[in-house]
Amino acid sequence: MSAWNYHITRFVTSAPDIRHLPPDTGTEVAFAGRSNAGKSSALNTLTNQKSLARTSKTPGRTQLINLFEVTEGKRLVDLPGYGYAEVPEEMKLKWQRALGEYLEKRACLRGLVVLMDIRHPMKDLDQQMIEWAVDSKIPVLVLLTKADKLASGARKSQLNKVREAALAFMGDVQIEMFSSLKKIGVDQLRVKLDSWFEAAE
Ligand SMILES: Nc1nc2c(ncn2[C@@H]2O[C@H](COP(=O)(O)OP(=O)(O)O)[C@@H](O)[C@H]2O)c(=O)[nH]1
Ligand SMILES: [Mg+2]
Repeated sequence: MSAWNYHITRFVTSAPDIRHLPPDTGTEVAFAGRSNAGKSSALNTLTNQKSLARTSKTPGRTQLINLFEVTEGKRLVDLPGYGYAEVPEEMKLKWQRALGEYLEKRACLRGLVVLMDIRHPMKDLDQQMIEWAVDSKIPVLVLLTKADKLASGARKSQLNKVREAALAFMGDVQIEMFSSLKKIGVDQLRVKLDSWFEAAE
């Protein structure tokens, strides 16, 4: 049983930078990942809401910090996607600044979910995100998304490979498979979020 009902999560606000966020109190868990990694889909799957976080086939559309409230003082944060090549440099810098600022300055951040396509995991920016979190003593859950795109053997071996590679971070970094399409890994995600929210009580 889940400690919190993620299905009643509601949208709070979108902010271009941290100055526009609600007060830095309570607990936040942030979702980060390259554009198109499946971040919005994962949030929608977790909350069982079709379009809570806007999903898009166009990469790079989520340029804002989007906040959702699970219950009073417990929020999920959809961070701007990173690493999308086809975006003007100036815009990329703007999002990266918003992302970096959030991660560095948001005191109520208690956990980071990093989503990566299971077929292309641990790109440079993914590794940077994890390194940053480990340095800041923020626990990390890596979700290897779109697991349905691989056969079960390939899926399992990819999971093991990433788990082995992740030992190098020497931190609290857990790796799980995930699929919004096939509902793989949703329980693991919920359990992890519960533990982070609970620890902060
Ligand atoms: N096959 C498959 N496709 C997915 C899955 N999750 C997301 N997608 C697709 O990947 C694309 C990007 O998803 P989205 O959630 O918008 O990614 P975001 O940019 O990280 O928020 C969309 O076309 C989704 O339909 C999944 O679990 N399985
Ligand atoms: Mg998105």
